[in-house]
Amino acid sequence: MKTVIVTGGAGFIGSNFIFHMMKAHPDYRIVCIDKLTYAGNLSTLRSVMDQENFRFVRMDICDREGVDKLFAEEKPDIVVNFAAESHVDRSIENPGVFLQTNVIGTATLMDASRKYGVARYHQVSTDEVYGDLPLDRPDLFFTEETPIHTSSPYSASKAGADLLVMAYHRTYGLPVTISRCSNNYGPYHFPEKLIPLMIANCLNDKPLPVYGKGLNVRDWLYVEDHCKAIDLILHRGRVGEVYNIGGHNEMRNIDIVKLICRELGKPESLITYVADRKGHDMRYAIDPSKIHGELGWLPETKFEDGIRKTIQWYLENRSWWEEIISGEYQNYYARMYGNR
Ligand code: NAD
Ligand code: TDX
Repeated sequence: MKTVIVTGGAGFIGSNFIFHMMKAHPDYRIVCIDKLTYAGNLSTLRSVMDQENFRFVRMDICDREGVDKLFAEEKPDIVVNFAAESHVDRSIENPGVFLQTNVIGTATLMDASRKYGVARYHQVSTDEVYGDLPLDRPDLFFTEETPIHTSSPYSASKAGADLLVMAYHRTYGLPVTISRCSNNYGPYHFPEKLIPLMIANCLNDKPLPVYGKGLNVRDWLYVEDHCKAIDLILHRGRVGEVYNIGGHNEMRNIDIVKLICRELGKPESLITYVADRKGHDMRYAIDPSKIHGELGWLPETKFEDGIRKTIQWYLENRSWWEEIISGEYQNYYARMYGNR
């Protein structure tokens, strides 16, 4: 039996990854570490909480003593680090906590991984470390060789972590892998991010705040496809390597918002153009040929199916997101969108 520590498992992608792993590898023990920040939600993990091969530990990945003790106890074979501050707009408001969790937290986990000899440390990174691409060069894509060139405090903190991961590999021989994925969507996505925010606002007949002209392009991937890619990298990926993950599914923000309106039968007059995000990246686009060629990975869910499944999930799980938007989220929303 292998023991896998999954950090940030009460968040969007981490929870979907736990569900995937428990189904795909029922013989593994999964230990989830999560600080339960505003973005972490224990109710998300309800379906696995009582399973024998699952353990939840509320802990900050920057808590050196706590992390060390847990690694001594669990002796993990694999560590997968999803824990992060993940929202670009919040990083523009308050960069400090991004440096703390995303950089210092990563170092803390890697120190424990070295000390207790984990067989694999996997860092969940992002395509945002490559910066952005111009709209008028649709022939350009991010490859693993694209230089790191960040725009926001969020992406700079993720890039800092990636550099540290590669340094631990070269200096200490830590067996690492890094994945850099494009924008995910799917169930349990926190409603401050574009797709779930637009679904929630549509359902409440509230204005749909589109930044700038809505022409920025993102490369959307269904969350399950991301989780499957990480599983493959853990088992068959080469140590010391970076793998880009994305499905050639580029869309303009405005087209996504209009599609959500159509699917929910709401008028486009809800769309409100608001002040642009500072330093807003224009276009992300992943070249996934390395992970396809080496590991045979391909996305399985087409966007038109994935977005319908996602909308259906938000319709069927209203209490999950309504609980979130009824609390502290109101203050956040007023701060972010009040004078925009
Ligand atoms: P999320 O914000 O939904 O979840 C983050 C989780 O980490 C939360 O449960 C939170 O409580 C936990 N956390 C935060 N700080 C912590 C700390 N100090 N100690 C322990 N736990 C802490 O994020 P997400 O969208 O699921 O993203 C997960 C990872 O994937 C992140 O590393 C992010 O950079 C990366 N990523 C996300 C996307 C995307 O589209 N969402 C795309 C590419 C990469
Ligand atoms: O209200 C909004 N209006 C709007 O026009 C919000 C929240 C976003 N947007 C735009 C900004 C972006 O161009 O939509 C696009 C997507 O925004 P986000 O959902 O905030 O995602 P993004 O900034 O692209 O970053 C995401 O993908 C990469 C994740 O949040 C990161 O964690 C991941 O690394």
